Amino acid sequence: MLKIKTIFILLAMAAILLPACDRTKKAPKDSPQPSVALPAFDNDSAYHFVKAQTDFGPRVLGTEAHENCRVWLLNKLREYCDTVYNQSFTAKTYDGKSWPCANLIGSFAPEKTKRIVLAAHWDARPFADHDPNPANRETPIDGANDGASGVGVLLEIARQLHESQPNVGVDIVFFDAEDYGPRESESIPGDWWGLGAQYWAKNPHIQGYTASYGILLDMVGSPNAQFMQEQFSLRDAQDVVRKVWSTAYELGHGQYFQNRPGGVITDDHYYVNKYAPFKMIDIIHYDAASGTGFDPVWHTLNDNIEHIDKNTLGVVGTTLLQVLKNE
Ligand code: AHN
Ligand code: ZN
Repeated sequence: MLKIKTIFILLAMAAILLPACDRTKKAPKDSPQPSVALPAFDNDSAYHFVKAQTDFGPRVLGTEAHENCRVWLLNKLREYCDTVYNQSFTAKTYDGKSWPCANLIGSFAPEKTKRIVLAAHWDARPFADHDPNPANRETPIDGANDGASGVGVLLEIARQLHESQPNVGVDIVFFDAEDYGPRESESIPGDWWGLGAQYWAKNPHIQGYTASYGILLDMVGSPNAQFMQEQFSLRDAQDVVRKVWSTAYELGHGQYFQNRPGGVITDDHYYVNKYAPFKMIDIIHYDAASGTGFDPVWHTLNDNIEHIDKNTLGVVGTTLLQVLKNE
């Protein structure tokens, strides 16, 4: 008798609880939803995504490592995003050569009209022209910080958004052919940096594509990195700079995101701002004391996984997730 009673109580509870669970799961995608708490950014996972890229070797245009990494990135985006694009193009570089290249785009909630772009470059520099040892200066670099760090943070963000989406649409864009600019000693005039960004800004993956704003990540993995406010970003999208830096400050990351102007950097965002109908800022490590304006390993063979700090990846990733959540 007692058993039957217990079973009856359990069935009654299930009858009450099950439809409730079902309802939350089946809510139509575009019905108004309360903002959901986003899960924490996983620093270890982001670090693993950086290492996975450097494990391919330098992702230099025209190499097997470049092609293998492209396929891997595309599959990661397919795992986490709603829609994925492989935008193939040919990059003509300053040395007269042509290379098969690809910008990779992963979209969340493509039906939403309010959109934010998060970007980084996935190619690696073909020569370590700033290496302290002249014998190394023609050797390709791992680009753990210069390239892979931003992509690693964005893959972890994609993994998190797959679990819990913000109220805005998000497009993650991995630019190719950012870092095949001429050696500094060559001083060849022309727009030889950011070739993938130039192509995408002039030929978006969707005709007429636009966004509210964009955030570029470049060199976001050094220990105790300092992100000053890059000056093209201030010129073109001061409101976005303010939003990101104040969000970081509120999260306790003011030591990383410093509230003062940094360098003037011709990075991918410069070309997006020149050719696309919306503005993008650049979160980029600035070091006035290093001589190059960047971190000491910049364009050297020391830009490898040993000089990546997962805490910095976490500071940047957590800040970006919070910016998305606030929208
Ligand atoms: C120039 O040095 C002209 N632009 C820096 C863009 C860059 C290179 N970002 C990473 N590597
Ligand atoms: Zn570079």
